[in-house]
Amino acid sequence: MSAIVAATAGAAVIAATPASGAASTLGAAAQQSGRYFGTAVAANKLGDSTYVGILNREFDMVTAENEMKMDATEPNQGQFSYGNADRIVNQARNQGKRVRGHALAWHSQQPGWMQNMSGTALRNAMLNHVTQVASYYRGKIYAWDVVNEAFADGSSGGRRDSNLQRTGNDWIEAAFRAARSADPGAKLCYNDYNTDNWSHAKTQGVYRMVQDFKSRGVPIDCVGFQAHFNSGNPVPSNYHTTLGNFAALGVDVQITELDIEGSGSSQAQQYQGVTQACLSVARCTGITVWGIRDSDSWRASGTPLLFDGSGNKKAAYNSVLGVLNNGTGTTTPTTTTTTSGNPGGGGCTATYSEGEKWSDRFNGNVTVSGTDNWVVTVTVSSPQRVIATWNTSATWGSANVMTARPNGSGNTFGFTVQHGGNWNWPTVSCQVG
Ligand code: 9MR
Repeated sequence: MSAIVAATAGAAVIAATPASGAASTLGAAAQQSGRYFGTAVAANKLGDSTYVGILNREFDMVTAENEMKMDATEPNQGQFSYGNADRIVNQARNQGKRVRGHALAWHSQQPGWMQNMSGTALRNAMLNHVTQVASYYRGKIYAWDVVNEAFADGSSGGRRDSNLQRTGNDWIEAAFRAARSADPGAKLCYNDYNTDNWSHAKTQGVYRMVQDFKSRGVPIDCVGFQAHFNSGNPVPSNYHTTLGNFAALGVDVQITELDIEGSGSSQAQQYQGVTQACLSVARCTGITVWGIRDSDSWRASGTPLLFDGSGNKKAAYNSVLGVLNNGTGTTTPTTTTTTSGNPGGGGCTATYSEGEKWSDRFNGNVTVSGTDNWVVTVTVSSPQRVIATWNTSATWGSANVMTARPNGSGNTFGFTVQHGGNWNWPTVSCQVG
């Protein structure tokens, strides 16, 4: 189980019914903060009315799951084929949705003729492919995955060996330059998997490449994080750090192929954590899930998506919608606890209210009633940490538990929590001292 799951374990998952005034679909909820919520679409499912019904209702961004890959769009060298890709692009655009283009250059899903090429011939064929496909769709694509999955797994932090890589280390920047010339209005992304955890060598390798591209003026606008998670590759607790650090290089970040194997509240909490991580980074511009129903997934047996095989919303759907709607993804908060303790009768009440929020921290306020002689226990959940207090005298029982007493400033005090991506409200309880 990932740290982020542990951090939210025990917390109630967002209520199924959005509060009044809240948006009732993923796309509309994401738009409230200027973001999008997308899905991968397969052309051969566009005749399925349940599928299309959910697609049209919920999502405002579309990625072709396979139809824009190199083998689909250039099956024979110099002969381009856009039929299935066009069906997806036209369906999306007719419904007012935007399109992510996936993917112009990749070591995988190459047409047979390309797999056997090398050297200058392959480099030129790749560049021609990028130019032709990006030109054909010029003006219709929000963001292109210009290069997909070019880094090696494991501890090297270097490039993946492939026929494209063997044409020279500059093949990636050459692809980006060709894409920029062909479709100057599209955002150009580098897209990869296993780059979610900030401490992984692969993440660091991609980071260094983006940093280098930015410093040398190679045209790159965004980095896509595929985000295929399961128990062996869990949602990292430092996800917001990864997204934030890439964004600080001057690129947008996008979660491009999200799916999380599992079920029930555990899956819902992990989806919640990923959504919160995106919302905590201003330049995280949107999230795309890799399919609609579990049965549509490339790994259907892992039930990794937001709708079940019948098209019903899962707990994970409700948690994502809730986070998108309230901006912070707070679970149903525990605000107030009253405890007795006064031998003379009566007790006291401590009420928590939210203060300012930042990407890395938030403020909370506690107001006490019933006594001037209070002892309030504030409990935060890992990895949260209280880093400042005011209008109280505080001591710590453990890193997570703070005991607050009056310091002569009245019966309202405050504190700052460094949240580490966990936006859950602290719990407070009051005893008469
Ligand atoms: O979901 C896609 C599946 O239908 C294809 O068979 C497979 C091979 O092209 O690609 C899957 O999508 C992949 C995506 O294009 C790139 N990142 C990993 C995705 C899951 O394998």
